[in-house]
Amino acid sequence: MMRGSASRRSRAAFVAATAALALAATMLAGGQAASPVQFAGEAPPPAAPLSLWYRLPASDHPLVMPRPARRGPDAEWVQALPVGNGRLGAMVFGGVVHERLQLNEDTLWAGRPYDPVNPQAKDALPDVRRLLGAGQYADAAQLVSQKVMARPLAQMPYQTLGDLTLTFPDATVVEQYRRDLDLAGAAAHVSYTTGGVGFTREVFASAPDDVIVVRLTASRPGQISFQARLLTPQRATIEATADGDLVMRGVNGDGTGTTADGKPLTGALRFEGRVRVLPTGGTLAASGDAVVVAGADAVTLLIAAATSYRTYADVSGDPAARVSAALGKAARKTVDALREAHVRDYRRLFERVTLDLGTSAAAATPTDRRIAGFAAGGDPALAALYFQYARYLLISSSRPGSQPANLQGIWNDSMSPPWGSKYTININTEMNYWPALSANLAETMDPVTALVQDLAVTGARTARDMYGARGWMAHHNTDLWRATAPIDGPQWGMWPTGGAWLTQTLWDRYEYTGDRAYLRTIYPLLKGAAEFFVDTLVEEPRHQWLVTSPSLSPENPHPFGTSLAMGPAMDQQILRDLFASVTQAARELGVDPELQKRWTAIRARLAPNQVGAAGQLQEWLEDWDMQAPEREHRHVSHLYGLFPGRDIDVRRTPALAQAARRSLELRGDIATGWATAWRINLWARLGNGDRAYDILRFLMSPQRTYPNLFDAHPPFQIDGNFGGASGMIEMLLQCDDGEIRLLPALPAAWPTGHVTGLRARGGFEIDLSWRDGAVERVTVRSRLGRPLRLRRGETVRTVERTSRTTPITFTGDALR
Ligand code: FUC
Repeated sequence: MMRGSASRRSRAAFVAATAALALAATMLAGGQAASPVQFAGEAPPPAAPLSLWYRLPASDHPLVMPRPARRGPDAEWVQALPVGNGRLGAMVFGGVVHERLQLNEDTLWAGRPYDPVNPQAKDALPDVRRLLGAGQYADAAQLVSQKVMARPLAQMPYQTLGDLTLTFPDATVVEQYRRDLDLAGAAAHVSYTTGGVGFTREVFASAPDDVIVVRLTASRPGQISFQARLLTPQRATIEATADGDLVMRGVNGDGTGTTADGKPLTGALRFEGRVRVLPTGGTLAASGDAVVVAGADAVTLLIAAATSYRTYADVSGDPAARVSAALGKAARKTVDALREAHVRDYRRLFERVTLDLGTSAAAATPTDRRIAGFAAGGDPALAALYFQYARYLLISSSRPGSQPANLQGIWNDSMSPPWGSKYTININTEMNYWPALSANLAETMDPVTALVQDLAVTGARTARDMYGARGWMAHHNTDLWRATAPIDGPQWGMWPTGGAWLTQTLWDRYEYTGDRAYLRTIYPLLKGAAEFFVDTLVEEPRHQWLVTSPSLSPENPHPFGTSLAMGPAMDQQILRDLFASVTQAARELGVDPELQKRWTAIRARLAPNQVGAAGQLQEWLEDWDMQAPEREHRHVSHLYGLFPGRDIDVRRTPALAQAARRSLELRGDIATGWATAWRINLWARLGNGDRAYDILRFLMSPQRTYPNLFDAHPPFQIDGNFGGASGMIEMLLQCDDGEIRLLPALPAAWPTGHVTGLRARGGFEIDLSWRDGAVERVTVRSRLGRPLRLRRGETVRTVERTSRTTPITFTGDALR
């Protein structure tokens, strides 16, 4: 039962077992009453400049379990600081007496493998198409509702694993308190002094060692005492083992509803979470479901977790084996060795890009205060911090072998989070990866490739059983089980183009990296996506254009009582990109010559972009925009063609760009977090840096950014963080039509700055510095040796033969 050790199972430095148990008893009994802590003295900013930091904990009271039901994380959670290794995540609250780490494992979702295709859908779809063709939109929506939507109508939510709580002895006066998140070192820290002793805590999530590490130290020996517990809203047993591990074993939550054939979607995943407590000096004791440490000099806690998820169709994995392997290996290393491996692994990714937009005195104030003051101006370094935070979040939530970043990345404290914390693929999942390529983190996209590979299987079933079509498809959402049938209701779900959009995210990766092995991997995915539309596009009666039907312009109702329509502009834009990219892929691989012709012919018959009477880019086939009930709708789907799509460009298609601009003006700047971020990218694409920056000011205000810099939809949704970072890049550098555009939308607020390591299509890596709004110097490294075309305003410089080894440098004079 008792153990005290430096090297866990060997040296037994037994201090009085009774004393430890007495402490345990006090903590268990008295730990429920929060003692008010008084904070004194102002801690200085952390030494690492790329840090989020605060002078108060996110919370410091006992955790109540189960937590009350609510829509989205509470006010404390959005002050806590996230760490993650791609698959394991923790939110660190930094309490002095009550430390809390809210934990996640990225395959812990509700439910079990299922296929939600409605067996009535296939027979009903011809009637739906007929009704849409006849303009009977509301009738079409009703029929879709009755016979086409998925069974069950909702997908399965992502869920919390639970919490690790550490309860320390009561403190009255706490001096020099500070907590921070160091983005360059990927670690959260807490430090303070109480009773004359300095305490520190460090938390990091290691990808190489597959554990979360918590390290506690004190300025004097024998000062660290606490009780550790695991708590969870999941169906789980929790125990403290004889040798001092905390273990939680359970089964995931049930999915809501039943399958089409009436089977309940009960939870079928088993999971285990385990904490190994490794004190140096002092004692360690198990007491009920708690582990108690008394009088230690320093303590390392290792957290591991896993579920039995193997694939979307196979839940036969062994969570205990994975957990025990990870803990066994990590426990043999020193904390210094664990940290070193973590930092080396993380920096390899993070350090590829630096961004300096200038600094000011504001940089020395706590992050929550900076957010409150950002809109007033004068804190360019906060924008750079926001940008690097997005890179940190992407590295921490999406790694080769992990699940893709979901609506909350991997951080979720709920059993039923907003929108299930799933993958919404009519914008949100794609937006998560907008900065991945340009911000030099291509490998964070591996999980998206894997997701699309899964969807190409489950979505082939949906294509066949629901549409009688070849290829594969996905509607507007998916989950851990790779469900692809339409959910939620016709207004949201009856949209066939989600899978096609995802394939363009993969194609982008090929354009950036030129990796032919990768092209071979994704070609079947693009081909299957195209095949589905070859089989399902219909002729629009007036012009005989080829269009999708049934479909909708994501989530936006048109004037006729529903959102259902034929051929919304966004679909046609996505399909133009898809048919272009799949044809080019086939050409480069030297395969499928007949299909290349077929795809090119179909592409030419897709409904074109149209300009409406108000000068706007039409959202639908008909000029309905000005009559639509939600004219300021958050989605700007028809502007996909401007960004991230390729249809519209200020130079190549100036008239359409002008129409897109008009649409954007009609929509207005104020929108939900992700929709605000999209607007930044769009204005940057239109070359209007000041407008883009103005919207960035709103995105980074307390209305759209929480104290921990998480994006507020509201509630928390991580896409805005990634979309915002992408928007900043689009202001500084764009690549399109074979050219790299330098400072295409530089706002007046960033007259002077410096960025290194951004990537552009064609395998280029760029360092760029500018002064007083003019390019000072640009250095381009060419990974593929392709011709380079650089543009700054009307000045163009080309290099026909680039060297893969010698970078090319231009000074500002050459680009004036
Ligand atoms: C789409 C958006 C919502 C939200 C949800 C997760 O449905 O329209 O605003 O972001 O995804």
